[in-house]
Amino acid sequence: MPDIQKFASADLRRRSFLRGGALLAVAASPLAALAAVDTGEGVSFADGPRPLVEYPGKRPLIRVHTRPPHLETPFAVFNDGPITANDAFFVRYHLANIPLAVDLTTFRLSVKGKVATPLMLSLAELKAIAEPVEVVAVNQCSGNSRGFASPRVFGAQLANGAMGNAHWTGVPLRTVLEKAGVSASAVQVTFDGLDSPVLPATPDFRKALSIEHAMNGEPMLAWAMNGEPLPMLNGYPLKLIVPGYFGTYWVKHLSEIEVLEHAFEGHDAAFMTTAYRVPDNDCQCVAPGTVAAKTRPISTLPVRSFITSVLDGGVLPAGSTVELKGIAFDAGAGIKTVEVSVDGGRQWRNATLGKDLGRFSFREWRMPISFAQRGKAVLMVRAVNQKGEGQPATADWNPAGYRRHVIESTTVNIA
Ligand SMILES: Nc1nc2c(c(=O)[nH]1)N[C@H]1C(S)=C(S)[C@@H](COP(=O)(O)O)O[C@H]1N2
Ligand SMILES: [Mo]
Repeated sequence: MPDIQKFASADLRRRSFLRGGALLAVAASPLAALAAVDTGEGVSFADGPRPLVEYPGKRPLIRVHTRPPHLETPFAVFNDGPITANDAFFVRYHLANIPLAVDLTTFRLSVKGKVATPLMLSLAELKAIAEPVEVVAVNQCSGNSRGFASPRVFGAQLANGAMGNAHWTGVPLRTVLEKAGVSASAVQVTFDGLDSPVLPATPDFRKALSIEHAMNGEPMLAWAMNGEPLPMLNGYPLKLIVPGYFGTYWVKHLSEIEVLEHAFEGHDAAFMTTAYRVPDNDCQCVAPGTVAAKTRPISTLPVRSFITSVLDGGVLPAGSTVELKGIAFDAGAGIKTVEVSVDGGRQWRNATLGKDLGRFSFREWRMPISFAQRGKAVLMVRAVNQKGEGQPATADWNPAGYRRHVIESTTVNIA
């Protein structure tokens, strides 16, 4: 599609003069030197243009902020196929002391707390614990698409690129916990990575899962992403994969697992007890501009679907058939149907689903469309999962701008 092509060539132009400086060099250099190119995605948040920046192991990605690195995937990437390339995968950190290298000769995963046998495992020992398992699963940030919240909310103004789908290889968390021998009174399991806060007043980034979830066989300790070691910025050498759950639980540079006989609380529990919480009701939403009386930790991914083959403001030809293409996903029930409207939501037609890569994966869809007349057209896509869950026609709102999953509209020009 013309717009995608325009974007791709802008991307290549950037590549030719953004030489892959080291992470430290990028962080220390005046960013203005690299910046000031709008990504041309048709997203103009009030924060201003969103330049592309290049980090080690990554192609140019959209700069959200730099300390710590927070990078968004240019949306055109999602049209390349259902698997997101490692060098295009988004990057999110909360704390500025991040590991720039990890030495596998000294790296250990500690499993401690209320266990019969505390473990200190090298990566090689972890890999030898059991036959590796594989899953294709979507990692999506809770705040993905937050920049579209109306009224606006605080937090990183993200478009739709804080998500990605990869093939993960590792061992089940359950196997590792069984090896350590979990207390019969265990309540929660916490996860910590090698990154840390700069100031003691800042809470560490730690997450917790219930013992039932930790032991249900789905969460995985992964060392490979799309058949390669994890990229440094995505959590090398080990990352917790929680299929169907938002990215906030997918702890990177995982180095410590602790079994608790009580609910996780205190200063370093802030990313469970204060942040990453949603209104405690069915829609996980409140009236725009209000606060929730009660909240709970965010959990599973709602159903979402996107058109990837043309971006908002793009151009499609009149009088000939073009194939519209996109992706849909949910928390693991699996996508049942994808419907597309080319008239702003009046009529809907079923799209053809692509290959099933597993219930936690992006599912591709395709649909041929043609327009007799020139002018503006509003394309829309909506998905329903195997449980019958769909997407709302108008966006739910919550104060943190989490979990956006409204039916998306893409306005194109037929020319
Ligand atoms: N160690 C560590 N793990 C972390 C985070 C973090 O700040 N530190 N952020 C989490 C959040 S909120 C998200 S959305 C995902 C992003 O994963 P990615 O950077 O590999 O794309 O990492 C999660 N894991
Ligand atoms: Mo996130």
